[in-house]
Amino acid sequence: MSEYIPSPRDWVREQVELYESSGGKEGTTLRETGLPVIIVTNTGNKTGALRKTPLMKAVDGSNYILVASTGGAPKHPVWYFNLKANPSVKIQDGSDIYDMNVKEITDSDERKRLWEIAVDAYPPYHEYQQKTTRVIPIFLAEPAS
Ligand code: F42
Repeated sequence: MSEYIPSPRDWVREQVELYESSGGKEGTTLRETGLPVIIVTNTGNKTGALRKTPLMKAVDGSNYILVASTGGAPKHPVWYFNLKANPSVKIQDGSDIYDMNVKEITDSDERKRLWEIAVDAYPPYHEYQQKTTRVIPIFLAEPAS
């Protein structure tokens, strides 16, 4: 079992702690928005350590849509590179935990379809895309068979 290294960002680390320690009953929304959050456990592409990344919950059937927005920052988040290097993740959604595999969606029609679902789930993604010149990456997480 790899070592877990918590996020250096206080609010992110605290959300993960509350989410996990309550068994997915508390800390499950983004602050006051009331919109649901999932926790994606991924593997550091350099350290091999476990990283736990809260993301907004957006679903397509039994799959999850992961949006590497970081608030419209100019650079991709580190977890983007972790998922590219190791697509095997765990996703906690409330009290449920799933083993999943992710793939980046590059096909433009499929990306557009998933982007619209994601923006419906969390409208600020639209503004984040306006803020940055990078095309915000999208992953689809599917249950590991
Ligand atoms: N971020 C999003 O991009 N999309 C969302 O929908 C989203 C929702 C959300 C909801 C709640 C919440 O609390 C946070 C939310 N965030 C969302 C923020 C998200 O959880 C991440 O904090 C954010 O995307 C930044 O991700 P990051 O992977 O860039 O995190 C940084 C701060 C970080 O943890 N950096 C680590 C560090 O120590 O600086 C590195 C972690 C790492 O993986 N290191 C690699 C390794 O091998 O271990 C090597 C890194 C390298 O050098 O290449």
